[in-house]
Amino acid sequence: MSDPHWFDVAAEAGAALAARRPVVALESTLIAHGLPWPVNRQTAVAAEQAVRDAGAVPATIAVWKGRPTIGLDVGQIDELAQMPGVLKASRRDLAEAIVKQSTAATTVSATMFLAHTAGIGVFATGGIGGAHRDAVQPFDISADLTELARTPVLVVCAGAKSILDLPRTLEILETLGVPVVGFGTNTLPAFYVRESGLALPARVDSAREAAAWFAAHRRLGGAGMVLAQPVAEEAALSPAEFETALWRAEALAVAASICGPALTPFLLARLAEITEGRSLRANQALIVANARLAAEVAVELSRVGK
Ligand code: PSU
Ligand code: MN
Repeated sequence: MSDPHWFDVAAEAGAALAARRPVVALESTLIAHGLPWPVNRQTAVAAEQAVRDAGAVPATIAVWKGRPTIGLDVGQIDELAQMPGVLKASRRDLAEAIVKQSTAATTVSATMFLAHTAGIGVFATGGIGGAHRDAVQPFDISADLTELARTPVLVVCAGAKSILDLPRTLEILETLGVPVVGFGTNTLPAFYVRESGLALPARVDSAREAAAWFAAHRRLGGAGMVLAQPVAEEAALSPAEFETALWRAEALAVAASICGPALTPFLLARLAEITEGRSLRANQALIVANARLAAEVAVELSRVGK
């Protein structure tokens, strides 16, 4: 894991890490599989800009022709955003991408692992994976949850994707010892929807408090932590609109026998059609807002010398 020859770190991110300046990891599955062209490219570029505006260096992570890469350049982001048939790599698929010299987009689990390997402690995404609903895929539980249990990275997100079984997802995270902390909220945000109604045990109201929380969790030997920020009110879907749209998207997934890694991208794409793009606008807004918050927390962490 400490062999530096099996992955590449972009010059800017590498220099920042060496100088202990704040760096924020960003994932690439949302570029290749979560959002359609050209919203995917615009969102990835806007997320990087939000990190910079808040005083940190962004590092978008993917496997590029078999090389795990910490910090894609804008040309690579552009290519990835338009590439057909990109592998969706969770933690278990990284070896395959390396051996086959493939280009792969990394999910939350794979991105967390690569970020940590490169020395990055803060990561922003849209929504983490979790336990899918019984009616759709009873045994499909995202590798994101187990990665959070073992890899010490703070994941800033808009909660877990509202296409999931959220009560079950929260229970699993508790079992795994992963704190889920609300940012300015007492309940779990649900991705496109601001509130799931599920109570969270912990809340912070500033980036500084979030940094202190994560530092304390790390001192106690904890690994990953979730910082969950609700999507902005003006971009959010109402719970009613979302429920109806999800019901239809799930029925389409069952009818088409979609399962495995294809399930989440399928549901997100159908929701975008059914909501006539409103879910896309929500997704874009929440990714950029999470990137900004992650950078603010990374700045605080670098101040306290973590
Ligand atoms: N957030 C988004 N869009 C996405 C994802 C997150 O706004 O597409 C991706 C993440 O990479 C996450 C993955 O790890 O969806 C979860 O997929 P699965 O349910 O197959 O584990
Ligand atoms: Mn899955």
